[in-house]
Formats: sequence, structure tokens, C-alpha cells
Amino acid sequence: VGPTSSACLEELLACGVAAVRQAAAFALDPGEELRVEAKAHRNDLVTQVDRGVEERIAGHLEATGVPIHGEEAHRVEDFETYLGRAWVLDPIDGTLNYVATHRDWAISLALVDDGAPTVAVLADPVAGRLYTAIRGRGAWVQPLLEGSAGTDDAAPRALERLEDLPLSEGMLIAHYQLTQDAGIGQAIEASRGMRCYGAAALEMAEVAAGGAVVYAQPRLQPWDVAAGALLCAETGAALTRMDGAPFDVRRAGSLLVGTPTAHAEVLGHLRAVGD
Ligand code: 2AM
Ligand code: CA
Ligand code: CA
Ligand code: CA
Repeated sequence: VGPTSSACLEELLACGVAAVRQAAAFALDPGEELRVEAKAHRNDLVTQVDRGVEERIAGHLEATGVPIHGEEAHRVEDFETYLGRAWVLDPIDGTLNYVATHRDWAISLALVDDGAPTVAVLADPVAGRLYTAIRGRGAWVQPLLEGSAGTDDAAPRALERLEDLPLSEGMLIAHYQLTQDAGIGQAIEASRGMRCYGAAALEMAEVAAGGAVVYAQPRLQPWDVAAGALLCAETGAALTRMDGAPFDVRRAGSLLVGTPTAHAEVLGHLRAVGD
């Protein structure tokens, strides 16, 4: 592993950033009325914009020669055990929010190599923020839209390493179905308060940026978590399944991510009621 391979990751990051910026502009202003369809159940929605974003990004990334594993149209076969490089894409994370309120949705793209996320591009288009990361080199946030060249506020700013705050000094992000779990109930009591944004990628970015000390969610897919997992790892968050098992972004399952101390506290609450 020498300078060539790192230059290569930077090129792939630049390509991902260009693809996501272009697709975000489209999703912010698709120029036609939304057409909403239900998939597996009545709240599992997809729109022509989800599909359009995936198509646009896939088209842009074709030149990289890396296969795409995306929520709406692209699949890498046997992804759970896939080795090598793949782009993992959630064209719109938080489709329900996109349809209902037009905010709290994200575009999440990651390059995964032998199951490990190595490049992350995560856009919060309504907030105008773009998060990026390269494995082992850090995570950054910058304006989604490119400002006038040379201005300081357009440059990527490194996300600071997380202060290892306990649950009592921060917010806990969890979803309704989890609030009825006794262990999570205890953890909510021990925290400053509970929040829920309904977009897993943004919830992970919130932990990486220090806005919440922990986030728990029972069932997530690779495209929900691949980019967020790298942002969180690069800022020093602890990341496992909700039972403490190791996390593999290639497999669907639960997620518990947070500052090392808050993460351990929540695991303790979950285990205390599980015994
Ligand atoms: P999505 O909007 O891309 O489907 C909402 O609670 C969060 O969980 C979102 O990140 C949503 O992603 C994700 N999610 C994963 N599987 C889901 C499902 N079957 N139905 C609704 N949301 C799902
Ligand atoms: Ca979906
Ligand atoms: Ca999603
Ligand atoms: Ca989606």
C-alpha cells in the first residue's frame, strides 16, 4: 500500500462527491410532481426521485469500473460475503421525510473494500452540508454547493475527534419501536433526552458531528449505514450490533453507535434487562 493507492482513494472520493452534488441538485428540485409508490408495505415508499438519484449517481460512477449495490435498482450478488470494491448507495435515505416534510433526508454513498467502508460521501441537501471521509485519514464537513473559489468557508473542515461524553451529558437517538424496549427506556432516562430524525444516515452523521452521544436502531441495510459507519469510525465512535456483536456493513441488522462511554452504558442497560 503506497502513495498510488491513496491517490486512487482521493480520486474515487472526488468522483463520488461530484456524483452526489449533481444528484442532490436534482433531488432538491426535480421539476415535476412527486410520484409516490408503496413497496413492501404502506409506509415503505419510493418515488421517481429515489430512482432518478440512483440512476444519475450510477451513471456518474460507471467510469470508476466499481460495481454498485444500491437500494432501488443495483445489486451486487451475495453482497453479505462480497470481497473487493463496491459502491454502496442509498439514493434517498429518509424517503418518508422527503415525501412528508421535504427535510431530514440524505444521499448516502460509500466505497466498501472487502467489507470495510474506505470512502464516504453523505449529503444533507436541505441543510446544505456534505460530509466526507477516507478510512484512516479523517472525516470532513463542507458546504454542499461549491462556493466561490478560495473562500475559507467553502473548504472542508475536519470533524473533531469525539469527546468521550457519558449518556448523562448528551442526546440519545432511537426510534419509536425501540422506546418500548426496557433497556433503551432506561438509557433514555439516563440521557439528556431522546431524538428521532427518521433517516439513519443523518442520525449517524449527528453522532459523528457530536450532536448526539448515541444512536440505536434495530434493522438497517448496508446502504443505510455504509457511509455513516466510516464517518463515525473516523471520529472515534464505538460501533457494534445492539447485542455488542461486531458490525459488518455488508449484512442487514441492528446498530448501536456512540461515544465509547455512552455506547458501553447503553449495552449495559440492554444486558441488564436481557438477563
Ligand atoms: P429509507 O428511507 O431509505 O427507506 C427510517 O426509520 C430509517 O430506516 C430510514 O433511514 C429508512 O431508510 C430506514 N429503513 C430501512 N428499512 C426500512 C423499511 N423497511 N421501511 C422504512 N424505513 C426503513
Ligand atoms: Ca426505502
Ligand atoms: Ca435508507
Ligand atoms: Ca432509501
